[in-house]
Amino acid sequence: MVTLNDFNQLEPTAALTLLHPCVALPAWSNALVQGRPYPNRHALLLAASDAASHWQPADLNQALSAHPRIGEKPAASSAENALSRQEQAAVNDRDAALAQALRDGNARYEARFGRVFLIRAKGRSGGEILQALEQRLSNSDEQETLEALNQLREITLLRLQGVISE
Ligand code: 2AL
Repeated sequence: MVTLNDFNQLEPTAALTLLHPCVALPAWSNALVQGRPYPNRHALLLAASDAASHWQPADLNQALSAHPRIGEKPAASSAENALSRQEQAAVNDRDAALAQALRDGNARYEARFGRVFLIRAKGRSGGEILQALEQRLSNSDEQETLEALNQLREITLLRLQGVISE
């Protein structure tokens, strides 16, 4: 976690490294780094949201590399994995029935849409995530792509707020 003032003054490569775990889309990080300095955190978050508003379906597939499946808390140590573990903190992995239902739902989702099910996990219990998964399985391809992109934006903005403080 660095302050906004630190972020404004970092060397570009260090600023990019800091943003790297927020989302695996270099164009987004580049835009945010080039937009410095930000007068306050609100301006930073607006710029971040604006740079994410143009994301397309191809960006979604590229970004999924940094988002392990729900219910599979990644063991390997990386900044992305540490964030993912925190985000999934409310998914109780001692609940074997929940874990099995998530595995099963993830497999059906991947067979249906051809990519990993993505949801902003922070603030949601495992049961709520499972319910959303079931609902989203009945979306059309177009609806679901838009929904997954919105979830990616939410995760990215939350990660950014965890990386840069006031
Ligand atoms: C994730 C993740 O890693 N963090 C989060 O909020 N959601 N993964 C996922 N497949 O939805």
